Amino acid sequence: MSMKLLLRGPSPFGRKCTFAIQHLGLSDRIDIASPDSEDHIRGHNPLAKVPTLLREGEDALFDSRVILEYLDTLADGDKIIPAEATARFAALRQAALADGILEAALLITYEGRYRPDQTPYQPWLEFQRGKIARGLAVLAGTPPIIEDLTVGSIGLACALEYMDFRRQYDWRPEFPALVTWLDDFNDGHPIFADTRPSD
Ligand SMILES: N[C@@H](CCC(=O)N[C@@H](CS)C(=O)NCC(=O)O)C(=O)O
Repeated sequence: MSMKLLLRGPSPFGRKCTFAIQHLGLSDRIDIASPDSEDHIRGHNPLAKVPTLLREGEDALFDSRVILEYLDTLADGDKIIPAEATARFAALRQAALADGILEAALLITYEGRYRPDQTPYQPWLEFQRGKIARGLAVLAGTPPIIEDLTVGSIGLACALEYMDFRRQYDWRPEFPALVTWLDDFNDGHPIFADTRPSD
């Protein structure tokens, strides 16, 4: 079965998927490509967001959470989404928090990029930064286990490095435990660096 993962730019949601594809040994089954046009991606995903996974003869899959679950299934399951209920919901909860942090960070970026008058609305930025700060505080208190890669640890690592890349939130001085966590994560999963975004 040949599949195509549509990505655009340095998408942190896309990075979750490209890293998981490599980690799960699925690279020979899934090509990474840019959409040919806006219409191309809209034809497969009405939300026109990346990542979107194209599958031969089947509906496209989105969003990144669904794609990660599908990748886990392709790898016979219980790999990045634990089968055991307590571990499963702990990982899914961490993943939801990490996604929420990413969404807030992305909204901060979009506020600067898409506002017609080019003046970001500061209360909105602070509102989003509050979500990031509270989310990181929870994850710093009980960070995901690094050795057993899950959707929780993948999400957190992608969120932290996305904020390093776009600088929406200066998380490092406030959360030294997460600085150590990210260093350990990179040591434990050297292929993560291969997916690091660059402009
Ligand atoms: N919840 C989605 C978020 C995906 C998302 O927001 N992707 C961004 C790029 S990082 C995008 O395609 N933005 C274009 C748009 O919103 O139209 C997921 O997890 O995949």
